[in-house]
Amino acid sequence: MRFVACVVGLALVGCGSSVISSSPDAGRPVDAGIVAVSLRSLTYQPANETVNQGMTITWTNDDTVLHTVTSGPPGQPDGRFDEQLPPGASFSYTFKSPGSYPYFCRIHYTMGMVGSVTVAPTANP
Ligand SMILES: [Cu+2]
Repeated sequence: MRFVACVVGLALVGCGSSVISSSPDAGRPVDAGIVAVSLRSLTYQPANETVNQGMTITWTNDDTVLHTVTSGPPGQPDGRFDEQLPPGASFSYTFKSPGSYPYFCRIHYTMGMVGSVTVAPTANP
């Protein structure tokens, strides 16, 4: 029984060794998260966001004008996502692969309404 308990412990936090992370969320799956980005005053807030692989970002238009959340370098849609958000609307996208994902508002990118998401690989897939 002692051996079985040890194996179970290994799967969760390691067998007998100390847990490296000091986060109170240690043990929570890193991909179980939703990050909120607000569209406000012709900007994305925050404009640059880093998430872990598998996490979802939800953009919400808190402005009084139409915006879009369009993937790609400013002015160059890459087809990954392209969503029109009227005031009050939301759009969610789950980032399944590590990498750097620029995005922009089709209407206001020339005024600097651009953002980016950096997706970090999960440590223990
Ligand atoms: Cu816009």
